[in-house]
Amino acid sequence: MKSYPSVTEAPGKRFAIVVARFNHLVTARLLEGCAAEFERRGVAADDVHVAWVPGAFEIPNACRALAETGRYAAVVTLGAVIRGGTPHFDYVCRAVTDGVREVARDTGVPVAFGVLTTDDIDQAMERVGGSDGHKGEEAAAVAVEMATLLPALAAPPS
Ligand code: INI
Repeated sequence: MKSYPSVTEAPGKRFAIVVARFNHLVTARLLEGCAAEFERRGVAADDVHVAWVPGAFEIPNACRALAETGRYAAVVTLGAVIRGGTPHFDYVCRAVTDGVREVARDTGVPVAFGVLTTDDIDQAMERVGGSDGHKGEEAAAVAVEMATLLPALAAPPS
């Protein structure tokens, strides 16, 4: 059996992060963890480019524009959609998940999904360095892994 290489560092590669301003308390922490994880994985700070958007609904458009530039090995999407008393939550969740998936499918650029969809703010805070890990860090790790794996799949494993 032969395996494609699983790489955990990506020095020299460039990444984009799209982060939503809505629920800024949460998304700022997502961004902080994501940037720190890129640094731990050898990515230069100048090679991490951040685009803020108003809310999660706007993430797919910015993600597509960045992916289509061809400048980035992967794009990370960060946001926090928190359930309120109306169906708005479901519409925003659907739009952002479908939209991001379509960008990855249409462009072939790896997109890491770091958009939290939670019932309340406490659940969200648990996922930005609390009892449930850090989804911003995880998204950066996914971006690094997929950014190195996808190009490697072009040739058979040695
Ligand atoms: N955007 C979010 O990122 N999170 C939310 O929880 C949220 N809620 O609950 O409404 C939210 N709404 C704004 C939306 O993403 C758009 O920015 C807005 O509808 C303008 O297009």
